[in-house]
Amino acid sequence: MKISKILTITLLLGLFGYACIPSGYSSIAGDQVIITEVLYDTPGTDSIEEWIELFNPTSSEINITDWIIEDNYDTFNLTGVIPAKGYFVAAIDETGFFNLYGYYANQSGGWNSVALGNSGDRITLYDNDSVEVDYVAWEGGDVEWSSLSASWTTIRRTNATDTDTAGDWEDSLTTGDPGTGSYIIIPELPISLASIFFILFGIITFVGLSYRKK
Ligand SMILES: [Ca+2]
Ligand SMILES: [Ca+2]
Ligand SMILES: [Ca+2]
Repeated sequence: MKISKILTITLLLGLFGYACIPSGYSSIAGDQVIITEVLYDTPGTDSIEEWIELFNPTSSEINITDWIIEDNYDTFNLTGVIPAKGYFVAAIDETGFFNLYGYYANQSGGWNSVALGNSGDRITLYDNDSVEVDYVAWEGGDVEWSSLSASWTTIRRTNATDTDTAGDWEDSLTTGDPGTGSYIIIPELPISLASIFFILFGIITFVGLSYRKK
């Protein structure tokens, strides 16, 4: 077989493998809890309607008791467990949240003096070893995040990978979906299929090059 033919076949197989990776999914491939949605500029009274949503992309539940949320002014402790591939919502006020969404957050109240500034603020999530786990900022809360803003709507994570930039986020243009979202996991079959084709790509290239040496 001519080397050009081998290269063509391997290229086609590689492209087919790549095409098998689904692109329509907003998946989180990380192994750490991430902040996925925030309502900081609420449609009504901010002091009773703000909330923060977390997502656990791993295959195991994660106990976030004594993890800490810090804004520009104060901190509060989280209490609870995030199921595998599940969400956790911390609301500033039980009734205010219920009146907006018709159900309760996983954790309500106890925010101390944490209040999410409408013209800029930042949230850092720390685990119980005080290690920073995730971070988000908006408007004037951090100059590098100033492009992210919303009014009466949530900001939400859109990017499949966590690059720790405002580019991972957008204005949802709605009051959001606390406790749910589109962060689904890439189906295993297409990934396996893609992997098989990438492996085939490697084998055929190797065989092709060996053949050429003879
Ligand atoms: Ca606010
Ligand atoms: Ca604040
Ligand atoms: Ca959500």
